[in-house]
Amino acid sequence: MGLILDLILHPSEAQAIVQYKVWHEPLHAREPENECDTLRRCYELLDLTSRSFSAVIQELSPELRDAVMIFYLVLRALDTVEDDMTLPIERKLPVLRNFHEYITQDGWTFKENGENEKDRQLCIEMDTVILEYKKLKPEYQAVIKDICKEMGEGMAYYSDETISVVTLKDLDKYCHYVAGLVGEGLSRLWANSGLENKKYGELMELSNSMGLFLQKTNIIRDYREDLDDGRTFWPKCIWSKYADDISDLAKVENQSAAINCISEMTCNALEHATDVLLYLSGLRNQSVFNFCAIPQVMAIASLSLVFRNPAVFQKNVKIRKGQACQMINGATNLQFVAEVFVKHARLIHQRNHPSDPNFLRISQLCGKIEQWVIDVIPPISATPKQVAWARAEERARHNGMTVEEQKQADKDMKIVIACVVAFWVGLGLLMAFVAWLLGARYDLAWAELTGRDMPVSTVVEKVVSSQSRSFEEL
Ligand code: D9A
Repeated sequence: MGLILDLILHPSEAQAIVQYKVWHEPLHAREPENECDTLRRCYELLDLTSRSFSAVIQELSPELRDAVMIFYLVLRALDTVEDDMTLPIERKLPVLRNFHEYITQDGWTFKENGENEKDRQLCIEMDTVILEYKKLKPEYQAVIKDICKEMGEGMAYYSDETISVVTLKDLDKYCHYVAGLVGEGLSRLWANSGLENKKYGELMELSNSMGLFLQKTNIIRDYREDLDDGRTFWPKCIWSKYADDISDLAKVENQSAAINCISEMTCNALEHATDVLLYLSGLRNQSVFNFCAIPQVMAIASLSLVFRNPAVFQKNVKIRKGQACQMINGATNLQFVAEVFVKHARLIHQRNHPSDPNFLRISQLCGKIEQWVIDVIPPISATPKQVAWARAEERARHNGMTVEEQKQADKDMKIVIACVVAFWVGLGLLMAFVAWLLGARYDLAWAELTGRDMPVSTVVEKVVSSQSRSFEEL
């Protein structure tokens, strides 16, 4: 029902959904019939954990697809152990700390999660995941193992009830463990695959930002859900300026302070935006680009949605499905991604308010995004000819043709359209001519249409003359 209302209010998004559902062709499609049972099972488990992101992973180049899929499943399993509040801490800690060893042990599974844990089944079938992990190239296995080791350590540290996120440093450290490390691991996979510049294996600061931008946006958006689960990742040094207790932000009487608190959280996340754009601007493989860009455009859209939005304190606010499809369809080139970032920076800027203590900082950060795009993206003031060529190139790539073939196809299509139009116009004129031969009075019709009445005298003259003629004829 909500979807239908959304589509009435935003009709262009309906088109995006149809385009995605009907016309979307995967860049690289899997061939499940050529896969062994265990690999197919891993992709089924992937579908169970995250439908939308699963589709994005499956379109990666075959060189990277399985490695990223296994990486995702392993991380998800680790996360499920960390999240499970029914596990006693003395059991949880050793599992987190030794996880990188378990993923190399044949037949290892974990069945101790609470019944209601979302990805419990994945942990039960870890033996299947391990089987496929061991088939990956050794350099991919090494990356996955390294990241699991560091992340398990970090998660164990933060599982301690007495440790909470107080300073901005704490926030960055926590986000580094659960998300920044994922970015670093993926960058090392890109470098090892040979599909991207080897330098990506060393760009740890930028890779970290890729994770931090996503995670910090999630942390703002998930305020309510996390609070209901009895935890929070909003750092105390921020929320304590606006309320005595983190849960007080949700009280109606604190609304204006609470909204300013979101602003400060948004500032903290927005600081990573230009790093994200810089990271994306260096990618050269189309499938890697799409995979990295899609979550980031979703994140900036979510950030502009949560900015100064009091609904955050009551429920999980989510971007519309149509908006998500629009972004998945378009996140295939830096130009589009930059436009989405600028668009949302402007939306944030519009809702910025002078009474907000972070007013100037927000303004600055939005300006920084805008300036980055002006400096780095080839100017939009291309000549019409260049624009036409770029469009032909884009479509050619999409249709699997060369640009020359695409241009010829475009020309043929134009000729067909011109012929059809000429036929109907010609037929219309012919019919009008025949009608005129048969006595149609276009002069009278024209006068009536233009509302310019013929002078009375001419009308009378005509009537009289025709009558007189008939008299004469009589
Ligand atoms: C990612 Cl292998 C994530 N996380 C995401 C998803 O994107 C990143 C977890 C495991 C992997 C990758 C991601 C994608 C592309 C490039 C990246 C990257 O770095 C270079 O990670 C930084 O959120 C989880 C962390 C943020 C904790 C890392 C995107 C995703 N989206 C969800 C939607 C949602 O709201 O969570 O999972 C989905 O589509 O279901």
